[in-house]
Amino acid sequence: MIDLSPKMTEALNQQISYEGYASSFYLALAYWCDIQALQGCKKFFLRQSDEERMHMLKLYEYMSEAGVQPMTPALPQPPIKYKSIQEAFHKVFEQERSVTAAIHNLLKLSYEENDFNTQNFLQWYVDEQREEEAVIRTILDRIKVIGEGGQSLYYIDKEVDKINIQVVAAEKTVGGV
Ligand code: OFO
Repeated sequence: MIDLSPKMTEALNQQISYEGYASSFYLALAYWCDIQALQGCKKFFLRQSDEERMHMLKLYEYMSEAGVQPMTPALPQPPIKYKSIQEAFHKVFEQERSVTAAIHNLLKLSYEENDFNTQNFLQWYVDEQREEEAVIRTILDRIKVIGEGGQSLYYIDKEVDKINIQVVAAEKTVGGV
């Protein structure tokens, strides 16, 4: 049986709002890319937006299993404009780093509270964040190599599209999401 303390309930609700914001952040970014004619990047961010929504729904299900009604938060407005795709990916990295920190804080709380179920549940998020950060780091590295010359947007978009296809294939292989 899952027994969530009031403190843990509040922290999980807070995490719901972070995952919901992440989903909306990526959705807004996908349509900024669309306007820039970056279709590979658009696909990457649309998939990421769906994944973040799924991360949020997993929290709903976990809380519901514990007999606690999850909060459905009002979300802040995400950015809708960027100076460049390079800037956008740097913001994405910051965004993911902040979610990773939030997950680690949640995990710390679960240890303080001897909440073994939540510790176990959160391990999936720890792995997911590590993988997401690795993908964004790879994209930032490629962006650096491609540079900012005339055709750079074309090549960045192609690279991101390729990486997106690899991420989808990897998820299918492990039977994940
Ligand atoms: Fe929810 O995985 Fe990133 O933020």
